[in-house]
Amino acid sequence: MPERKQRGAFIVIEGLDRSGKSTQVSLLEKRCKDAGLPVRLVKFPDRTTPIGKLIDSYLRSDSEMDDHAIHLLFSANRWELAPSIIESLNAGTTVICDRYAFSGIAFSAAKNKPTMSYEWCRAPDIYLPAPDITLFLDVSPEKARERGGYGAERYENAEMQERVEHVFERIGVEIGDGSRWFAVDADREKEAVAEELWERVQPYVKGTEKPLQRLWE
Ligand code: NYM
Ligand code: MG
Repeated sequence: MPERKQRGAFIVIEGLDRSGKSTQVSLLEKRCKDAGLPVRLVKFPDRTTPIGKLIDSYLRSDSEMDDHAIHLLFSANRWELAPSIIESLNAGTTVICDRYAFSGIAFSAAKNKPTMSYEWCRAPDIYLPAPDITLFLDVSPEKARERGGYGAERYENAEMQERVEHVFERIGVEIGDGSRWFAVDADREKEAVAEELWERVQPYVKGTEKPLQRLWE
């Protein structure tokens, strides 16, 4: 029998700001570690690289940038990390990713610029490694408000978040809600959300034999 070749799974967590995403990502990482599974956390934007520093400055409104240019930098930030993500997956490590290309489309397309259509926003990420599963933390505007409101970064206001949510909905439909994309009710207590995420990733966390796909195959 040929040797079985397992790679790590690529798991993406998406959500609006105040969806509890960061909390859930670390809870999921901890669960994997406690289960003895090799795991690596990646976060986009990765603000530590030279490109990431430009993005960080833009998000904090310390600098201005053309909307197209910043969109491409967010994508470039993913491309610069893609080889090391692939390397980790091939080494059998599960990669948990806090935001990915879907945030890139959602936040940029939500700007409603005539020159930044959904298709335009999607294009620079074509052929990036595709997640095996994406879990979308679905938080209601009421709950987000209850959680202490938004922070001071760019995009962190109710009106923008609502538009972003609509684009996320479209992405979910295109990827195939219920197969590779799951919307998870994030209005619940964090323990309940964590439990559902853990259940959802069960078919993946021990590795997969499926070849890694590319966006948007
Ligand atoms: N964001 C994130 C984008 O606009 N495009 C992208 O490609 C990515 C990955 O950055 N409000 C936005 C969404 C968030 C902000 O993310 C920073 P976080 O997870 O709040 O640090
Ligand atoms: Mg944020």
